[in-house]
Amino acid sequence: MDDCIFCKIAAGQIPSTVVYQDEDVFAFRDLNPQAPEHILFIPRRHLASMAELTPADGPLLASIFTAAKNVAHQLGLEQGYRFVTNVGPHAGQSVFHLHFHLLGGRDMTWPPG
Ligand code: IU
Repeated sequence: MDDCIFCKIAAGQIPSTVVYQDEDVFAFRDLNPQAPEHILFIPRRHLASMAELTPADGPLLASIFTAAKNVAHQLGLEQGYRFVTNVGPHAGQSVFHLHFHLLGGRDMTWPPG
């Protein structure tokens, strides 16, 4: 999508600190980290949020979750981490390209605010 900042980041048109990438998945460090480790996992294909997912996206989701699990292991987040996506304004979604936050390196509270 032409005016999507995360599409541009995944395409390398806007620089980012890349943590992982493959054919379908791109992961980079959040510019405004909310934890010692804060990485965003996105599909290269533009989807506005998880509200647009269909059953055909199952393999894509498996790739995203597997990548996140492997990165969490590489970062030594053995004590735990959170993997979360915000959908829509009530959840505080601010970028409308599907993304999952991997947060770790500190204790977290539940429920989130
Ligand atoms: P949200 O779930 O839509 O609220 O999260 C968007 C995240 O994208 C947020 O944590 C921002 O700090 C982050 N981000 C970024 O890392 N780089 C950018 O260029 C932009 C947002 I715009």
